[in-house]
Amino acid sequence: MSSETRRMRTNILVTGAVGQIGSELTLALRERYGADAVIASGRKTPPSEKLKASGPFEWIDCNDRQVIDDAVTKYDIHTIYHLGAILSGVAEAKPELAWNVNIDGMHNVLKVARERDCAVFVPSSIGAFGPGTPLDNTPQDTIQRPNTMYGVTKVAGELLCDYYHKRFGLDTRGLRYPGIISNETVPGGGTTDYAVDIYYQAIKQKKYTSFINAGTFLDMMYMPDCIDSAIAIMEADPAMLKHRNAFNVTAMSFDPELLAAEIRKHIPEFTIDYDVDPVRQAIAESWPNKMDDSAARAEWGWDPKWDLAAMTEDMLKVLGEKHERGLI
Ligand code: AKB
Repeated sequence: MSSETRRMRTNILVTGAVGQIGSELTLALRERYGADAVIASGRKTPPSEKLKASGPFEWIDCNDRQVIDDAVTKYDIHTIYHLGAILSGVAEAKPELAWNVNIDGMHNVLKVARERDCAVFVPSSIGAFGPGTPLDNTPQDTIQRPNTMYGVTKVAGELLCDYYHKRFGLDTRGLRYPGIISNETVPGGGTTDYAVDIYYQAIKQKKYTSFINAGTFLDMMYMPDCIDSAIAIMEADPAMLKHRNAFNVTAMSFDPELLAAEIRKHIPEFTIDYDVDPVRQAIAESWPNKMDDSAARAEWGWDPKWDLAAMTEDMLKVLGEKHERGLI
């Protein structure tokens, strides 16, 4: 990436560090900035042994502003990666919880960041789009009228982060993530989770029943690109950023049939069938088929490395090894 222009200010606090993105981002940040410079935190899920052994960990519920402030003061934090959030499927089942965590929790982080002068990364999502949005080559700046609680919190989050930047000069930055695929920590309660589950089931059972229907195209990204993008946007030269919250970023777009066909190149007997979840299917249909991420490419050098073929080969290799060792 071309964003090596600015080293991120350390120390760094990661909220939601035990989640799918947080668990791997924390390790990558520790490798880059030093183990003690990166404070992992979680709300209730215990950290893995790997995460615990790699550096400091704090229990932080972002709905408690004082606890965030205590950690920021104790560790002299300069940058917060705020990853603690409720995903789309769970948000539809528990809308009040989603608002509390995704909005009130995030607002607490922004308030502390303003008082303590921290830069803040807040991920947005393809979920920030909805009916009325052009679904093909979805522009960076376009209609955002989502009809899910997850989407409402994501749009509000983007706007709130922009507000804090414009009004208070806070260094807020964010990305609209697509479905993230990884082989470490499984995601919980998202609409794009099928694209992770399918690899685990391909290895374990050579078949998969998808809750998202054939023909439903969504943007996706492999975890290494997700990690690189989170670091690159925070290291980017602020003078280059016309947008801040949040950039479209994508690495590939596929539907369950295309993904199954790619898996069959490695496991020829693999089969897919469908038991569609109407709630998550409706969510998926309101999201882009494929976003236009040219603003991210132009403003801070976004350039994903992993496509569907390379990701599938790697996912099946890593999960196959884990299966042989009895780990999955
Ligand atoms: C979800 O499916 O809820 C997330 C997302 C795309 O934001 N993975």
